[in-house]
Amino acid sequence: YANNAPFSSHAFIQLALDNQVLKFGEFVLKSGRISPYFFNAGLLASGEMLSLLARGYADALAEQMAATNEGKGAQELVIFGAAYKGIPFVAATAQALWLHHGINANWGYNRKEAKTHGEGGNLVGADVSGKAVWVLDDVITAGTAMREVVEILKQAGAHVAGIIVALDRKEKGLAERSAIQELAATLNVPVRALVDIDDLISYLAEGGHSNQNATQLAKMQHYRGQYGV
Ligand code: OMP
Repeated sequence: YANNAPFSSHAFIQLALDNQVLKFGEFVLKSGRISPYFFNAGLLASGEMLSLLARGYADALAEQMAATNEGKGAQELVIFGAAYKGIPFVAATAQALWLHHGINANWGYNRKEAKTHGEGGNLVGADVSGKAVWVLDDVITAGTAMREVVEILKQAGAHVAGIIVALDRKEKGLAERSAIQELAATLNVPVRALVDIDDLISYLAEGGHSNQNATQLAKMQHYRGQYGV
């Protein structure tokens, strides 16, 4: 992936597979579901992958800002990454927004344990109180992790302006709708994903990965039928 190129979901899936960020096998998810694939964002651990991911978030946000600011003055952008994995992602995204889109976003994150000395509290970086905040996260399955972040922001007096995840597994949330559809409906905000399970399935269907394509493809499609929306 060329270091100045815009985000491409194809390049992202390829890099993710090459670096075991995306793996096939049998994985128990947080929701208890047994999945034939797993996306480990913690392994997006090189400059190339972090930059591509951040470019993805930044391009999506820039597009969103352009749409919401139409006819109005440019609005302030606050982005938030949840501890721990969201922290480097939100930092890299703020930088990508500035370098590639000239957007000066304020960025912040939470600590998992509140600090009792120094400045105290469990929020770090940009002030979110009273602000419309975009949340960045890695993966959404049933939506539990995202509901927790939304709660943290609410407690801090922020309101959520939108959500961007790297991967939307497009699975059922609490009911028949997908977790993303549920969040979009309860919060009434835009929710976007850089890639989703259908992109992965198309990638495999086009022969984009090794000699195990056919088996993986069948397992992915089966799983999609079981839990997918
Ligand atoms: P939900 O809280 O069910 O939406 O699951 C999302 C969380 O599960 C993510 O924040 C991850 O901690 C974890 N996860 C992955 O990282 N990758 C996956 O492919 C699937 C999951 C998962 O457990 O569902």
